Amino acid sequence: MQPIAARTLSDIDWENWKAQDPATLTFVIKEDHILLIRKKRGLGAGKINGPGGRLEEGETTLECAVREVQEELKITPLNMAFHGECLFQFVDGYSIHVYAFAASDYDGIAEETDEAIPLWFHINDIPYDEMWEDDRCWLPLLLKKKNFIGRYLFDKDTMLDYEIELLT
Ligand code: 6U4
Repeated sequence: MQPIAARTLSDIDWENWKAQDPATLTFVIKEDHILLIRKKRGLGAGKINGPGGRLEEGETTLECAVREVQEELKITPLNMAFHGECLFQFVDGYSIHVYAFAASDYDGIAEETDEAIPLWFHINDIPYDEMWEDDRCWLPLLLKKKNFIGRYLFDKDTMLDYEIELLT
C-alpha cells in the first residue's frame, strides 16, 4: 500500500478509482430507533457504527450486508433497502467502497459477539461524536430514505474533504 499525496478530493482520479475492498454497512431502523454497534475489532474499532464488513469472495453486497449483521449481532435484518455508496480514500493508500443498507425489521434478539456490542438509539439522538466523521454527513440522508453517493478523503480518523451527491 503506497501513501498518496492527496489533500482534497480533486487530487484523486475518481474516473479510474477502484477501492481495495468492497464492504457494507447496515442500519436497522425500527419505531424511531436505530440499531448501532460498538465495534470491538477491525477498521474503526472502538467507534460506534452500523454493523458491516468486507465482502467475501463470490457474494453480492446484499448477501454480505445480511451475513455481517448475522455474524456481528446474531440477528437477521429484514426488508433490506439499498441507499447509497460511500467511497473512502485514506492518505495511507487504503481505500474501501461501502454499500449502505437500511432494514426496517429483524429476526431474533441482538446480542453481543466477539465483534460488536449492540446499542439502540432514538433517531434524534444518534451519537455522531463517537462515530466516523463522515456519518453525520450521510446517515441523515439514509434516515430520510434518500439515495446518495459520497466521496471522502481521510487521514487516519480525520476527514480532509468530502462531497455527496443525492440520487433521484
Ligand atoms: P475482518 O476483520 O476482515 O473480518 P470486516 O468485518 O470484514 O473485518 P471491518 O469491520 O474491519 O471489516 O471493516 C470494514 C467496515 O468499516 C465496513 O463495515 C465499513 C466500515 N468503515 C470503514 N471506514 C468507514 C468510514 N469512514 N465511515 C463509516 N464506516 C466505515 O461509517
